[in-house]
Amino acid sequence: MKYTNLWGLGLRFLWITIKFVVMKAIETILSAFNLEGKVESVGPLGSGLINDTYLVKTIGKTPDYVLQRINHAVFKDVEGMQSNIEAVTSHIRGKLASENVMDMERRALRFVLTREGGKSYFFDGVNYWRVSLFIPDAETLQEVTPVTARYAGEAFGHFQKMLSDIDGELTESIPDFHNMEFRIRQLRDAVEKDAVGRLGEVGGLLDAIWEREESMCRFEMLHREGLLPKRICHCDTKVNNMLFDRDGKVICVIDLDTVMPSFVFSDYGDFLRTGACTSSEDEPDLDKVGFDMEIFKAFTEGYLSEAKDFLSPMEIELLPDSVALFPYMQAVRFLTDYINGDTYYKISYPAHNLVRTRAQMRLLECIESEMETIRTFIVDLH
Ligand code: GN1
Ligand code: MG
Repeated sequence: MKYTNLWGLGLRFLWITIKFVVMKAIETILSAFNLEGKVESVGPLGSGLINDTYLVKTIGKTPDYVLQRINHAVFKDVEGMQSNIEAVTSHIRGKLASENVMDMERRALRFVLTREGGKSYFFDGVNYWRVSLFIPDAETLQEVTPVTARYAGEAFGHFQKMLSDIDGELTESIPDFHNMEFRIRQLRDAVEKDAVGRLGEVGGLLDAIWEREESMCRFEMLHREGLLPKRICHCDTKVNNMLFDRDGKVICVIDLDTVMPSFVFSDYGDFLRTGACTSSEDEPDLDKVGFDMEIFKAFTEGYLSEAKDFLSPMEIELLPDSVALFPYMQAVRFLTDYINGDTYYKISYPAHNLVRTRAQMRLLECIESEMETIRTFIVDLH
């Protein structure tokens, strides 16, 4: 046998062994949960930047499941996060029942409890895991149309409305998650340390960020003055955190890790950041990055049709500014991670966080150039 063939054979053997070991480890984790049926296969699912997600298929008619390894470095209080999620999903179930919704199991996530202790997560000594029921015949969209944007707006408005009377305090599963002053402080710290010597490459971006700092941080000031409330929000309303049915209607909102008290803008503004962007959030060709006003209008109409009942006049007045806030905040977060040496977001190549930052800043500029139209549209609408 040729030397190269032996190499090839050796690599194949190694790959099969790794797969086998990983599969065995995953089977052990799954056996901690009260699952129905026998596991047929486990494969990667979704494109989240934080947790690892797998689809667990079972043989025959028993349900399939979603297994997630929770990123414990990001979500330090797993107990608090899971208790938020349980409070929110059971509150939503109650609301849907009172609205006589038929397909309840598809409309709110259901977590599988552990065999021992009946908990919604399992700690294997190193990692935290959780399992939820997989919702079949549903898809995530990477792109939206004005029609799906309207449905998405209604869905997030409805989500906030359903949670507007939840009892008891929810914890901040990531403290200061959407606090702009805090994100700026993190950027300043990163710049001061310049841990991996990348500062030389980012000067222009930093100037553009400092220029806008004061106006972007005023939401926090208004909150301290008692003029802007926090409500229960989803806080990660990327397009791919929603399940749609075959008709393009929203089935439910997923990825509930960041559900916590925040400004309503967290859901309104962050959806538009990805949903109304004409490119992906890491598009290297900045000419492709734009803000789609038709999607903006459709999403805003949908959102306000549900949310106008509970929003304060101040919240409505600031909606246009929140459209700009989220690309800005995301640029600050990506750039901080780039300067720190990519310790937070998963990356696919060394300059990935820098490319992401540039795309967010371009999106912000596009939004700023449409700001008067954005303002007029919202004023006219309500
Ligand atoms: C992260 O996990 P994923 O990909 O849904 C991040 C969001 C960012 C987003 C940027 C816990 O969300 O805040 O907006 O990446 N989630 C966390 O793509 O930091
Ligand atoms: Mg996600």
